[in-house]
Order: sequence, then C-alpha cells, then structure tokens
Amino acid sequence: MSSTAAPPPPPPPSDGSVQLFSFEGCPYAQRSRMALIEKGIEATLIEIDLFNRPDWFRAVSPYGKVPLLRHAGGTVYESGIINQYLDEAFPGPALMPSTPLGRAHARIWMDYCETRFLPAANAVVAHGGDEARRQAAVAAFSEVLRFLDREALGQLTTDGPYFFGARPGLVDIHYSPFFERFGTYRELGGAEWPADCERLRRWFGAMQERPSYRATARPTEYHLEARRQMMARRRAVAPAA
Ligand SMILES: N[C@@H](CCC(=O)N[C@@H](CS)C(=O)NCC(=O)O)C(=O)O
Repeated sequence: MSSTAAPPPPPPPSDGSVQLFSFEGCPYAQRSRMALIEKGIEATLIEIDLFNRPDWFRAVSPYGKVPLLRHAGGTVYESGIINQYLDEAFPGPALMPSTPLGRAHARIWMDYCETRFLPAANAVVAHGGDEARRQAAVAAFSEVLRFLDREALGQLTTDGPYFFGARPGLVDIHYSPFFERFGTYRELGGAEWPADCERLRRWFGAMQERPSYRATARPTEYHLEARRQMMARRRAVAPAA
C-alpha cells in the first residue's frame, strides 16, 4: 500500500516579499488585506480554508489563526500588530498619527474595538432567542456606537470623515470590516444605527468609498451564510445535549 506524504507548507519568502495567510470570510484577515491595499504593498495571499485547514498550518501559525504575515525572515500575527508592522516597515501613506499622543489615542480606539465594540456586537447576535437578552444587547450596542460617535469621532478630528481627519488610517481599518457586517447585527439581532450617530454614518460612508473596502467587502447575505455554516459546524462538533 502506498501512502502520500502531506504537502509541506509554502516556503517562507526569501526575497523581501510579503506573504499573508488569510481566509476570505475573516474580518481580522480583512483588516490586514485592507492595510496592504492602503499602503500599496504587493503580497502573496495564501488562502487557508479554516473549515478544512491543512495539517501544516499549526506549524506556521502559533495561535492556529489567520491573519498571519511572513516577511524579512519573521512571522507576525494578530491583525492589529500586523497592520502596525506593515505601517512601520514599508513606505507609502502613514496609517498612524505622527505624534506620540496621536498614536496613543489610535491604540486606545483599536483597543476599544476589541474590548468593548466587538463583545457588544457579538452579544447582539448571540441572544439565543431570549428576547430580554436581545433587547439589552441592542441597547448596550447602541451605547457603544454613541460613545464611538461622541468620544472618538467627535473629539479626535474636525477636518475630515476619518478618525484622524482627512486620511484613513489603522483605526478606520480596524473597525471597518465589523461595520460592513452591520446587516448581520440587524438581521439576527434587530440592531439599528442610532439616529444621533451622524459622525459615524459619515465615517462609514467615506470608508465604503475606499478601494481597500471595495476590494475586500462582501454583501450581508455572504456574511449570513458564513455564519450559518460556522454554527452548523460547531453543532456538528459539539451536538446539543
Ligand atoms: N485577535 C485575532 C483574531 C483572529 C481570528 O480570530 N481569526 C479567526 C478567523 S476570523 C481564526 O483564525 N480562527 C481559527 C481558530 O480559532 O481556530 C486577530 O486580530 O488577528
């Protein structure tokens, strides 16, 4: 009986080029694909099917996740860190503010995305059919949106639609894939944009015009189907008791 050896991982780039391990439906990988486009960096995309991941992926990715970047003999992971690396290591438009205080504020709002915005958005779709829980999650999410509108967009800039003014940067990229999925928060949890979040609305309108958004965004139906598939696979792995 003959056995076929598993294919090896793609070799790391040896010529200064960039490899990004990505998955089309992943909003975090989308952040890094957007940063590559905003910086004008050529990269080889290696698509990892997370539902059927190759055996070698664990050896390449310490967390077993995408996105993951290989460049200059090193490996970088975590989308926010990849994007800051890209901004520092490559020429092209600066995606972080020029002052230490500005950069500190940018990091605060990227952190807010991970620690406040995303848990609130996830709670909207994970109510499990409990109406009281759903309503509380929608109300809490609306407050997060108002906080972003008032404390970030209302305080950081007066001269443009983006978080730091007339040019987009890493904070804009950080949030954008999750606002693209707003239709899923609406469909699955009944979320609505608060009418008083005008700055946020203007910001997202500007982001939707960016080539980096247009090249990477998918319609709500795509995201709903991706979620259905993910939930079905989770149920198959851990059937309800
Ligand atoms: N904090 C990470 C999150 C990345 C992440 O959760 N990626 C998901 C796909 S959207 C993943 O690779 N999941 C695979 C797994 O958890 O096994 C980042 O910002 O890069």
